[in-house]
Amino acid sequence: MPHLDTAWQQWLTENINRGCTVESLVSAMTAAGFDATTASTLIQQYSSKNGGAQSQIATSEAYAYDAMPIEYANCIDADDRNIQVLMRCERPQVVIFGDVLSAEECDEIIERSRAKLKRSTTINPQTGQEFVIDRRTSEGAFFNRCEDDFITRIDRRVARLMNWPLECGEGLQILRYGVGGEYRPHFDYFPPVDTGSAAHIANGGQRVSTLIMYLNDVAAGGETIFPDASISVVPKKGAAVYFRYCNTQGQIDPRTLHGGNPVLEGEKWIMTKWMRQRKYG
Ligand code: PD2
Ligand code: ZN
Repeated sequence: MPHLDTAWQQWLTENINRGCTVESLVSAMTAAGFDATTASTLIQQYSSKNGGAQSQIATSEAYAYDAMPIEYANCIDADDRNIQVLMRCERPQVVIFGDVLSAEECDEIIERSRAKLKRSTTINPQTGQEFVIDRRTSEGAFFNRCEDDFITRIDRRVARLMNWPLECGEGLQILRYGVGGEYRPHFDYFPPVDTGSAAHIANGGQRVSTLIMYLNDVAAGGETIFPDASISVVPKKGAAVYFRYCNTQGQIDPRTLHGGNPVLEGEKWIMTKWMRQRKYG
């Protein structure tokens, strides 16, 4: 059996306990360079180590795909801008948009964020506290919801586009990745099986959907990937990818496993909006 470094051991334990499907774990590991046989053997090994979690691994069939809130149109009127729909996937629910932001807005967000950048953190599934880990190599900055006129304009546009109340949105999160920077496959929702999730869910409920906006063109690499749907989104300045993982019954969709491929050349800047079930903050 190949040696598994501590970051991967931690990743496997976390995701098995979260109830990820074997299929999604294999996809994530093969996308990161493991061969499929080694990946499934390791998953089996770690499943039995974690109290026979394999029998508890959820099947994605349990998730009921109800209607997405996104308007079914080729072009969406989003408050102060008309936004093109470029691609739609139903299972999982993924939509790609062109020109959510103008080039000038992208540049302004990057300039405002530079001074505030800090190494990105991840949530510890047991405690719910944030910590720095190797599999999320980026720097981040944050804007409070509607903190000034410029941010308010973007928050409003994004809420209209996602067709979800502005008050349910978390503040805009900016990430910058340099060469080699990546975000290994994960879920954006708070896994209900993690003890640390309760504190997050208490404010605003579960996360329901994500909009990742690209603030620059990336010379090579840096795609946003959905391993279980074989979707790979190439970053394009001003464009965005939306995905929805919590339906009206509160079920969560494990097919929305996603990650950010390593940046091979240049840098990658994104801005993310997460929407909650209820009013947040
Ligand atoms: O940078 C990305 O492409 C990426 C990938 C996965 C961002 C996020 N997740 C995120 O912001 O949650
Ligand atoms: Zn994510």
